[in-house]
Amino acid sequence: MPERYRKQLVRMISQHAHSEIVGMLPEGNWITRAPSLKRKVGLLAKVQDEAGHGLYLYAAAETLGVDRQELVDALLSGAAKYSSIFNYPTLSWADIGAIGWLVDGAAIINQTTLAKTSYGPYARAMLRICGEENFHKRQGFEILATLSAGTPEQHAMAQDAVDRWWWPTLMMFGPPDEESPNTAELMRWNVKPKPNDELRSRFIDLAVPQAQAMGLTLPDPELRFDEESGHWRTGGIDWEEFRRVIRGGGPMNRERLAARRRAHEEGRWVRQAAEAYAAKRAAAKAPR
Ligand code: FAQ
Repeated sequence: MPERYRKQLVRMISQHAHSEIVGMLPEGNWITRAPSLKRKVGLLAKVQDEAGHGLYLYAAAETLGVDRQELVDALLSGAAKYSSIFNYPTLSWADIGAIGWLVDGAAIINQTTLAKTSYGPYARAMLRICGEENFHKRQGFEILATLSAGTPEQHAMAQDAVDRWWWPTLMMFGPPDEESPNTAELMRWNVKPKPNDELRSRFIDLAVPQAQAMGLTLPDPELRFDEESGHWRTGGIDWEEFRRVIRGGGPMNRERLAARRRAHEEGRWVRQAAEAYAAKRAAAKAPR
């Protein structure tokens, strides 16, 4: 395996794993405030799924000869990236619908292509993750559609969530192709089967009719259907905002890292107990 191929995979898979784990925080924030028992159970299961995704992905990264502790340390020190989208706050219950519909929807578009990536352990992790995220997306759509068809206040709450999450979701696909330093190399090795702009456009084409079906408006006065190409065209994305967020200057970057560091510290005794239990079992199995 060429060293660059290995390095690129470790970078991408570990950033993806960190995104799943940090991605638990904005939604976890609403578990105790979900509006009904049914919604609480659904959200709890979704957040647990994200933890599972993080674990499969750390395990896939470990097949490339890196140590999980090294990856976790890079996240906690702020050296590693994770998806820009998780640096925005969840201000209302409708945000949980918007995350499921938009953020999981975008993740599925990206990850169904990654299920065909050239590195087997990553591709196989993607198959299972996409199956689960499809369910998350439907759950989010159903939450938003219910609010949109509810009282005027509920409809306004759903619209406000979509207004805030739309543009950051489009940024999830990464910078425009001409400003994406990694795409050419990743595509040559079929690590990344499709470039950023093509996936972003595919997502927009799917999201526009879904927003219309829910009676919600996308916050873009320049959004129009281009007959010639057969695709929806948006107004300009604020790439300055994207760069600010990935440099650490988004609305929630500091809180997210602080919450991860706290959780890591508070979980120390669990890791120690698991290690002690594993050592005890290994000793019991060892020939006397
Ligand atoms: N945020 O040259 P490119 C999820 C960085 S999972 C932060 O275009 P590449 C599930 C990029 O790393 C979401 N940084 O990079 C869920 C690079 O920096 P570096 C995560 C970003 O790798 C749902 C630099 O910019 N998914 O949401 C972002 O060719 C709900 C230049 O960019 C994955 O990680 C960004 N948005 O393409 C969980 C999928 N975009 O490392 C909970 C796997 C770019 O050189 C709740 N990854 N950057 O310093 C990928 O498909 C690719 O890595 C891209 C970026 C498309 C993200």
